[in-house]
Amino acid sequence: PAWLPGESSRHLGGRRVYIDAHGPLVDTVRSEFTRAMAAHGGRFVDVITDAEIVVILVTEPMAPNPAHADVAAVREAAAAAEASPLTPEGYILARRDSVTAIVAATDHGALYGVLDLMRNGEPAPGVRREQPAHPIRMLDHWDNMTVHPVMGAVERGYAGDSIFFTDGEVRRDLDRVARYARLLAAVGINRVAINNVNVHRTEALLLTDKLPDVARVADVFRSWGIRLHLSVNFASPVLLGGLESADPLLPEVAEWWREATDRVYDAIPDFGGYVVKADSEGQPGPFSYGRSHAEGANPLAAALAPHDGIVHWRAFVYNHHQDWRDRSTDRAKAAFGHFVPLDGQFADNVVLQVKHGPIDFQTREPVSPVIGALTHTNVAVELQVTQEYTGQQKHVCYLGPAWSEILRFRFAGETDGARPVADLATGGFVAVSNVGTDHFLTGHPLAQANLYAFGRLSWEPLADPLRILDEWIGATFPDADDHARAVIHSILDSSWATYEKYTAPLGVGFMVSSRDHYGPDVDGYEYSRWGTYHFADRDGVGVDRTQATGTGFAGQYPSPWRERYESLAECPDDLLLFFHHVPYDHVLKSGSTVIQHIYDTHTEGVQDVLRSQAAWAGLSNRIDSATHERVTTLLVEQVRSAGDWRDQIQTYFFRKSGVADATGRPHY
Ligand code: GCW
Repeated sequence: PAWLPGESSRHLGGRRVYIDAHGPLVDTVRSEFTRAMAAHGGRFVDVITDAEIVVILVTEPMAPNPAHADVAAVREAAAAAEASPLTPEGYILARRDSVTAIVAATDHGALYGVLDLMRNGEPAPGVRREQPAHPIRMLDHWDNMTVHPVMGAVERGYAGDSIFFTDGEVRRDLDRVARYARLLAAVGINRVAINNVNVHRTEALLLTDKLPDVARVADVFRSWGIRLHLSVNFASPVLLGGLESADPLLPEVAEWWREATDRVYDAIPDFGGYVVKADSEGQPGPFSYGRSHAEGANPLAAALAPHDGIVHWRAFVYNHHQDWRDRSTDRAKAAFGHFVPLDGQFADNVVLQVKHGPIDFQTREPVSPVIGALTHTNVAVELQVTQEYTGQQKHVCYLGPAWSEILRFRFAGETDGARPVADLATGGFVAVSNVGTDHFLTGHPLAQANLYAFGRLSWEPLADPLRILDEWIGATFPDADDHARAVIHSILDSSWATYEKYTAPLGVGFMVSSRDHYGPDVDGYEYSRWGTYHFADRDGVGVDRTQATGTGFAGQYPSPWRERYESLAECPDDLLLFFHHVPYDHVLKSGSTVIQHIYDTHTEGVQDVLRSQAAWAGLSNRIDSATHERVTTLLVEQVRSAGDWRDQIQTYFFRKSGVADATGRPHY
């Protein structure tokens, strides 16, 4: 049940409820109440003055309903809605005396208001307005229909099999999807792409032959206000349509997309649109035909436009056949080079989906300069809830603080009026889901916090991630006492910083096993074709991305970041090795040398995990035993793995540099 345990329906179920609202999502609201009432003895009432919970829609022009005026909470909420109109998904919660009023302009807003009540319990007296910062809040699943020989059922999935597919088909039983949809709606997610962006042969068929089954999934999501999207293969006209070419400028190709898209809408009238990974890591794309990515995206957009559909076009395009000896090619620079020259050429219903960093969901990266540079293109920031590079849901790693730093980053520096990334995401927020068939939904029970935080941050991007964490703890562990809540908070709040301490240092990234991206292998990617290097030698480590002597990547930022990143003296410590190649005795702003920092943080990181393990052990009688046991087992693995990271990194750098540890710790 994650953050909607049985307990959460208590606030709804024991009350007298008056609903004056209509629409499909109000039906969902009614069934939530009905279910809760069966357990807790409440009932619907016909007269507003008899009610303890009132759900009403106020629309423009407001129909004066004299009865509403008799109830203070309703009167105040309606007045607030009149003073400043509600956006379609927004709602107002007001509480006066013993009455809670939920006022919205649409059934979607009403649903969100009721779910807010479930997550947070009764609101404090007064009036609170909630509305999402952006209309698009989306999760991408990297789910395959069959078990891929290398990637498994879910690419980079760490929570079991796909909840949507099994044995090459859409699952018959979609019960788990329904429960998932309910959880997502409760944190404001309103769009889900159900299949992997790497679209293999079987999955390509979702667009055509498998449509009736896709429609069943869409039906489930629809009752929670969530629109379904599909990842599509750019070569579909060839793969599925039997055309000779998928050249986007050929009229027959555009026509194929139009017809295929019309058929999708016949089956799924509120279909959300397409997600496309093109010309990336072996996927087909417009480059094969000498076309730009705008030329590639626009015919798909034209097919979707009459139906209010969107193309999410991914900016994750780079040369994955690099030669490590070539120091001028820089994967970090690729997306900017491909997409910034096309600014303004994408159709209005194209959203360019940009990974938050220039490389690939590393524990620490600078914010992708592409996000700041596109001013005439809809941009969505893509985050990764699935913990590919952050412990794979075996390690505790609460990513709220990491995402929050990204969303608060200002390309123009800290000057007045500089807009944060949160405001530049004109195309909203997208993240890769971390959910599967696992009993706890996310493998690690504490990884649920990341899914929760993504939803809440996509609704309110500048919210405090630690407040969100407390919200999640309160909703998920309603029976936990203050001590238990404080312990869970302490284990999660700095877990990202801890993870960073024992893995790749100072923003250099990777150093993971190239087989599965889990666990340390300092040179695992060093001489490979993927363009992710740390360049450690006997004298120093790091990637020179300066304009003066390096790849020039720092020059993709506007001032003041361009100068800050360029300058060895000004570059923030935590990104030092992302931007500079420095000798081991380089002195950091912290006062430590690079080599001593590496030794110290790796020892500290493991100590942090041991402290979390001890703290968790103390909760054995305060948390349900299944959750407690699962986390206990995973913490054993986290301690082991963190120790492995520490030993391998310390040993590697001791051997490379020959510099002894100033604290006298032995290295081998
Ligand atoms: O991080 C990398 C992953 C790939 C993934 C790719 C992408 C779906 O290792 O598994 O492919 O990114 O984002 O497209």
